[in-house]
Amino acid sequence: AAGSKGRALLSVSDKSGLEELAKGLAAAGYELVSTGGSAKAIEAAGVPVRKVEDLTGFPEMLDGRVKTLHPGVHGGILAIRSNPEHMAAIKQHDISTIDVVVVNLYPFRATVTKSPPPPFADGVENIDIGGPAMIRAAAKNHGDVTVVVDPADYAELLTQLTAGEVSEDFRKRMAWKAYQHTASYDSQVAEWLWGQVGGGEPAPEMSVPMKLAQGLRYGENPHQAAAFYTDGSLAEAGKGGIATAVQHHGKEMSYNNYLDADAAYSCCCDFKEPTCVIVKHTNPCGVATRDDLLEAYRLAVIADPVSAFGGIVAFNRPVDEKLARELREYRSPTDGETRMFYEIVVAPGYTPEGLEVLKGKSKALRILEAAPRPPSGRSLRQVAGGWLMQGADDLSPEDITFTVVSEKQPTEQQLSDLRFAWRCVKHVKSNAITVAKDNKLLGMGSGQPNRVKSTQIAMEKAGEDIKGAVLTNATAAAAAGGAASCCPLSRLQGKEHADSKGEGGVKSTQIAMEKAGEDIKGAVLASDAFFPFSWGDSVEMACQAGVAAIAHPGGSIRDQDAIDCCNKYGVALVTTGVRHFKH
Ligand code: 93A
Repeated sequence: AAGSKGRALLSVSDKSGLEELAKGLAAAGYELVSTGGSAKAIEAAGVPVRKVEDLTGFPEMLDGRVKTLHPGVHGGILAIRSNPEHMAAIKQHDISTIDVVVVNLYPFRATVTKSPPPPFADGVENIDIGGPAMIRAAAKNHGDVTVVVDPADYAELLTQLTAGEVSEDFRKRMAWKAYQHTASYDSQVAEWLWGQVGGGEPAPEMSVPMKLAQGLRYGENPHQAAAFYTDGSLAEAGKGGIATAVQHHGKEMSYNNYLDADAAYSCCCDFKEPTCVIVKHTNPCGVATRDDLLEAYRLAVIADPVSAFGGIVAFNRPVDEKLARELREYRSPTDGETRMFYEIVVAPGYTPEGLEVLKGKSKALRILEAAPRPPSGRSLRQVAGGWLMQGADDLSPEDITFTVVSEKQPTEQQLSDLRFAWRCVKHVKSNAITVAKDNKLLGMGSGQPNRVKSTQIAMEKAGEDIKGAVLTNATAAAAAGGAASCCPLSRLQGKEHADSKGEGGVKSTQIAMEKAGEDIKGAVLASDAFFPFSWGDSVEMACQAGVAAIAHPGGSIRDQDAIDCCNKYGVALVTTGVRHFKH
């Protein structure tokens, strides 16, 4: 006979929280029925439990492939209690009702994503059949049955059961989650099989096992509802990134916070040496690499103190007390008085003292700890009515050949600066220009619809510190058309370049150059895509301003113009053959 309140069936691979759940169910008057491993765990906790074989009259067979696939189980789940014929039918076969079904599935994805990959047969054996059948049955009959698939819901289940009735709202919500669970599970299997038949990534029917992590107060603006979902596959594999961050302190994370923190940490974790990255509105506005993280932080702020104010600060090494004190006290270099204000600090760790000191900066400061972001494999973006998927841009300067195409050879230091500028430019919105020197960002121009303006902005920002910096240009806009005549820098400064040259990096370049100011001499410049025009455009501006070396992907029909221009000014020009558009 069932318990005084009814019967609960438990069959879980993830046994976390099982003991407390079993105790709670028994205390609430439920009889427990369970499959092999789950029954063992429940028994070990001292809670009485019946084996599922008692219900089916069949032993588990075929190495566990058939455990619960039986009318003794499914009749008890699917019978509609208010339907006299259903109730008579199960009675006739000596089946009693099951009121609560707690199931989670064989860890399929965790198994098949193991490194090295397991034998094919292990993958197949981890395809759960009986579990999804019970989950789907219980979810279908949620009018009478409560189905729970996530240990995070055990507490609420017990609260409701203990109070008496499980509410209809809870049963419905759990049914929704249940189908989400089984649907995601089946897509994982399909995706894996697709890979096994030689498809490779990405599968045509792509599954992203999304897990609702947190409701957010609002989206980019207060009138937009929002929530944060994590990629279940990453969490399962125990990998890092912002989605797995622990928040030690501060106000609740917002939608924009997640975006910016991700941009900052992704950029920062791209650097192997100790590095600080400051991000504003997803663009890195300060980056510096130094053996001493504290110095890296100061240099990152100095790159653009105005933008850094209210930004997100990321480190790729743990924050100690000294650094935390600096973060707390540092005055804005613009007036030497105002203490710098930040939304978020994110790092792979904090010393206990460092954390305490940093907490003292303000109540609001969000302090995040996250394992470095793994190469994420794919990137997803939404467009109206669909999704765009691509492999993540995980190319680093180490993967790229920098080919000198100018007469002038860059020095070792300039090459190193070009690599640094190149790593930065990948994380800047296109058209992207970065100006760097001595492993620090001096200025960047981002998101301008033309490259000259980005260059101008980056040069302007680089300002006084720009001596010896490098400019990188990563735009690969259409190369057709445009005047190839020489036009003096003065014509470009302070106003937009007469834009007869169509789309491209002109605007971005201009902006980058402006920042660099007069002292750009010796700096390097990187461009995320090739320069469609050079004479009187980004390249000549950079040369005239004194940039020592320039990197761009190359590949424009006007590549020779860029080479000629650099040769004329004695500037080193390097092509990467790789572009880093970020739209
Ligand atoms: O091999 S199965 O597909 N066949 C079944 O009949 C069956 N019933 C439950 N797998 C089945 N399960 C799964 O066993 C559950 O989904 C759960 O993940 C797991 C629990 O097994 P145990 O209690 O022995 O640890």
